[in-house]
Amino acid sequence: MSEKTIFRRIIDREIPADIVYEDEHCLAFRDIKPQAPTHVLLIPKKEIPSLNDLTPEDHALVGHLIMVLPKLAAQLGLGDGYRTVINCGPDAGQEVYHLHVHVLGGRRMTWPPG
Ligand code: DGP
Repeated sequence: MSEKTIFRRIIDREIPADIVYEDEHCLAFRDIKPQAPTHVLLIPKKEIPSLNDLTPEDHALVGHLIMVLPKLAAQLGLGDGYRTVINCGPDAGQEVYHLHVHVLGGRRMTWPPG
């Protein structure tokens, strides 16, 4: 079997993380290299390396992740708004091949992103 990703190890509680939300299907924890005053990663518990690996059976799971985002943002106090980012592949700078949504807030974001 291939090695666990760092995020699988966080799900399995093998390495510590500052977990801010959890339910049956997903987990959210603070990013170790925050790019904003609030920077949280929302991940499915199912191992899906990237957006490109989604299959039709993931339809409900993806919907669930999106539905969790506003609840999570409210819990994090991001009433003035927040940015969500899903990096996919090397050109986007994806480092961890376990699907994750970055939730960034607590400062004014610029556009276009770098
Ligand atoms: P990406 O570049 O989209 O694959 O983002 C991966 C993010 O994961 C990056 O912002 C840093 C974060 N990260 C990497 N390793 C760890 C870790 O061990 N713990 C936590 N909390 N975050 C991590």
